[in-house]
Amino acid sequence: MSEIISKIKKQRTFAMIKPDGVLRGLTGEIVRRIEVCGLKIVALKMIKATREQIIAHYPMSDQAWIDRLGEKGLSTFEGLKLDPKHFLGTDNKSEIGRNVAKSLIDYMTSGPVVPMVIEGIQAVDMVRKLAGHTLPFKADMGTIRGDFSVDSPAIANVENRAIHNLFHASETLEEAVKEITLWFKPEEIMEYNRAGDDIMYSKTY
Ligand code: IDP
Ligand code: MG
Repeated sequence: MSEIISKIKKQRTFAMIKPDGVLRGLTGEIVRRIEVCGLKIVALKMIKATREQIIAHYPMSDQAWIDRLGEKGLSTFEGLKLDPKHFLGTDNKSEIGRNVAKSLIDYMTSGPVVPMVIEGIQAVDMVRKLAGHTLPFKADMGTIRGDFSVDSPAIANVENRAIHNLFHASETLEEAVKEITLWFKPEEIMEYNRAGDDIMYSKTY
């Protein structure tokens, strides 16, 4: 029983401040938001990612993920009543998705990034919630993407670049496990107690 509880309390997720977040001086603000809600950062570093690392990080060989990238952009064109064929030369979601994937590699290798591992109850969902919607114009205010970015695929895709949305967060536990293994060696992940743990999780204090 206590083992199960401990596992739930120590769920880990992966997140990364993207180059625009670092270049805009938002590293501290993003880290602050993660820490103040009670989540624990157990690994963190600043690096320049290689193209190989980014290709391994995103599920680039998963056709469903590529199609989803294309769809996210296409729905924005529909919303604006714009013909994607006119602006992008195609309305094929796979083709658009492949182009977005290429731009994403350029974006993520364009400057320093800050990968991190975050631990806590429902960490995966909590950090997705802190991040906000992928598309900044749909991200709620109060989220990292909503408060500090403005962008839309209708513009980004025409300009042949990825959407600049500051922050990456794993979508599922499986994605988190894969990404943590990719970016951190086990010995780089720290084990420590936070000062607030007793107040947040014990019956008496
Ligand atoms: P997520 O980052 O919210 O998990 P994904 O669909 O996994 O969203 O997309 C990965 C990243 O690719 C996004 O964070 C964003 O930077 C970029 N991206 C997603 N859709 C588009 C698009 O339609 N045009 C340009 N870039 C996009
Ligand atoms: Mg994703």
